[in-house]
Amino acid sequence: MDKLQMPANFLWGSASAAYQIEGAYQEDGKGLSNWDEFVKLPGKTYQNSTGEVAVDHYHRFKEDVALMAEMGLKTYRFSISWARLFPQGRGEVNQAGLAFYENLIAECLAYGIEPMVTLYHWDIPQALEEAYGGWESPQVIQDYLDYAHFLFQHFKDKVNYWITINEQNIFTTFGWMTALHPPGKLQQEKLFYQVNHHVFLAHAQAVIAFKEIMPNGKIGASFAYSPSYALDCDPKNAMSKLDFDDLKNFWWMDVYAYGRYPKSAYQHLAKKGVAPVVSEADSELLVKAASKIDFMGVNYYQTTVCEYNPLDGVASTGEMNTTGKKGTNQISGVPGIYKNPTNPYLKTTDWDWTIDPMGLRYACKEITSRYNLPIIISENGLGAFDELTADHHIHDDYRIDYLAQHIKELMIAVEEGSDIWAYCTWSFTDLLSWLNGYQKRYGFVYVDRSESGGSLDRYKKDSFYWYKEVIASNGQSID
Ligand code: GCO
Repeated sequence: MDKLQMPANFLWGSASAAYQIEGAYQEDGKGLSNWDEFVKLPGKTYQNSTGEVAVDHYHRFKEDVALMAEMGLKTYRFSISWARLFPQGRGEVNQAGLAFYENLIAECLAYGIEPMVTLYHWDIPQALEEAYGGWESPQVIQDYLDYAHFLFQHFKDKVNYWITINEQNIFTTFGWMTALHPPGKLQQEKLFYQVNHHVFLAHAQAVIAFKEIMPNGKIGASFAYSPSYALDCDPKNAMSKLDFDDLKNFWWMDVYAYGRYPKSAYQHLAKKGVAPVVSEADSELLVKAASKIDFMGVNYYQTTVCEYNPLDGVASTGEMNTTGKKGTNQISGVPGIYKNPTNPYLKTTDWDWTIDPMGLRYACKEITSRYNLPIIISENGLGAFDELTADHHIHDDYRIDYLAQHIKELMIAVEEGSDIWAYCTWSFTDLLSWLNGYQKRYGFVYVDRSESGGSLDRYKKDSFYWYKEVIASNGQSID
């Protein structure tokens, strides 16, 4: 049999987010974001870690991009800090902030690395929070559109790949349901769905504007997709899986791809009085944008198990394991619908996330058959404790193993008919984990950084050399 490999021109990549790497949080006229403010509240993050310095990518981007080039990376996915560009969220652009992204993009292009830009990776300008409550107000739609429009115009000859919104399902759930992210609200279900509706409309406006400016450019959203399995063939559990998918997965992906909410989930939420208000104009806009997206962006980390949950059963809480110790995560669920027990067939990471390479293939097959859209894997990776040896090596064979298994499944997905354009590992350098500080590492490049400081020097991990080979052989080195 021929060895598995990726199609020609496959975009082997790696990804990051502005808040998690840049630092320079008040430099060169940058405005503050919701995250800059949120992390000041004691106890919100591991040892009160912040992104004030992060891994100092703002000052070291040339070194970082040179490492990407050495590795042979084909694409680099990064996000733009809205508040660095528009300190007040709107109005005058901050030229110094813009210059940073111009330089970063120029640096990528000089090495032949395709930039992939995320417009929104969770950091909204604090000024907009204060002006009207950020995503809670429909006013945000116009401001987001203006911000996106500016970037499309400015970089239309340089950037071909754009992601409107990163993990809408996660930042809204953590922001308005579990209170773990800003604005730190707990169980505000009605507001949660209304906020999501605003995000969908902002995304849709941006997609439509984009296609007028760059008809041949590629645009989509990145969804944190956790495919689900029914616990067993008990029909009650199978039904809970279906309901889970409608509420937790298709609620987002159907809007991106079809422009409408899944019917039975909408019905269920309407009965509870928490469904978003959808006008006819909204529907038209969402359907129009859905017909124009080019790909489904998938951030894949883990899968979920679904079991019927009695009416007096478990409800999700706002607790989360930020300690790195196993076994302290809560079982989540919605009484009367589903709960999510652990999967006895799968091992877990140091942070209790299931490791399920085949789940990635499952995700691709499901998206291909449900939406028939090309796919960009915009994130996949292993968060772990890495150890720097005395002679500056990092032997992260566990990461190599994790990535190899996932890439292999992805190559099978291609063989089985999925149209996959890119695979971006999370992440290129180590970076700040939103809640878990600097101890949870994902990168190919180790950064000497802890909560208390560090030299910020970069060291290549074993996985760096391994991925270089994978890219050079277009995946064949894995099989
Ligand atoms: C973390 C998370 C993140 C996310 C990413 C989502 O530990 O903070 O894993 O790094 O994966 O930001 O897009």
